[in-house]
Amino acid sequence: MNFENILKEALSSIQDSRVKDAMAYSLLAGGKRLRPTFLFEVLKGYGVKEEVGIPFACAIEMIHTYSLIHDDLPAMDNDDMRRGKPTNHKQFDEATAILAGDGLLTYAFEYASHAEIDPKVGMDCLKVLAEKAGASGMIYGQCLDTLEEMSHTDLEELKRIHNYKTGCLFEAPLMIGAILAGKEKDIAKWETIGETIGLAFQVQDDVLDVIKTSDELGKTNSDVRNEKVTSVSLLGVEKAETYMRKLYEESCKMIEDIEGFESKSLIELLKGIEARGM
Ligand code: GRG
Repeated sequence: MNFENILKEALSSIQDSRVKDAMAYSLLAGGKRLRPTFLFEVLKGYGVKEEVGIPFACAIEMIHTYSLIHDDLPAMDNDDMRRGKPTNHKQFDEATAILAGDGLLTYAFEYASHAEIDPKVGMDCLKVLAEKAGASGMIYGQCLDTLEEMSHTDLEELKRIHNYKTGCLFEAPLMIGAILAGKEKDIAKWETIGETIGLAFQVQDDVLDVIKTSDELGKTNSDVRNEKVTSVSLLGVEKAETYMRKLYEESCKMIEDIEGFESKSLIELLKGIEARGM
């Protein structure tokens, strides 16, 4: 399975236009594809064919990409570089970047709705996707994050922001993987695992932002410029790194404890993410 080609093909039925070009520009710009990979790993661990997850894996990457495009806009973080290239509004213009984000978000649901699976299973997956991406999920987190810029934030409040803003899009693929595998009993466990991985990933992102250059990361770091409270500004690099390792360890332990799940491959993936330098 070549996921990059699948993503490219997924856009092919969209009307040719400047907004389609802008959607493709950011979606096909690389990125680590972690969220789709998590979905495929859950299926694999339960012994289900990974292909079953393709429509939802693509949809999650589209939603993730839309969130990055909008987060980079001047009204939000105002960043110039993303995935090693100029941000969408720098390459096109602000109006087109807003539309490209809107287009990716909407198309994610259209594309996933074509999944050839039991309609009840499909609806359950769409529901998780909408809840985790929406105004009680990632968007709520972004809203708290925007307000946080205007007030003092302690570690508990920061964790809450991260759980919504970053965690929700890690929870969704893990939960959807469990639904597609017919393992409803495990959904709540995957939700907790996603929340913990999301927090670990975000703390790691904060650490990398201060110890790496923009060129190494392929993106600009607006947090320092925007004087944002981060896990590093609250804990310092060393303690933040220790906290991050503890969270990854907890995630691995919870994964190992899931009955009937072959955890080796997913744990290897997590160890790789923990060791990542970008
Ligand atoms: C604007 C609706 C809206 C939401 C924004 C997810 C998000 C909420 C903003 C993105 C900015 C950010 C720093 C989010 C934290 C999560 C994070 C570290 C995202 C980057 O994810 P990676 O590293 O990116 O997986 P790639 O490019 O590899 O896919």
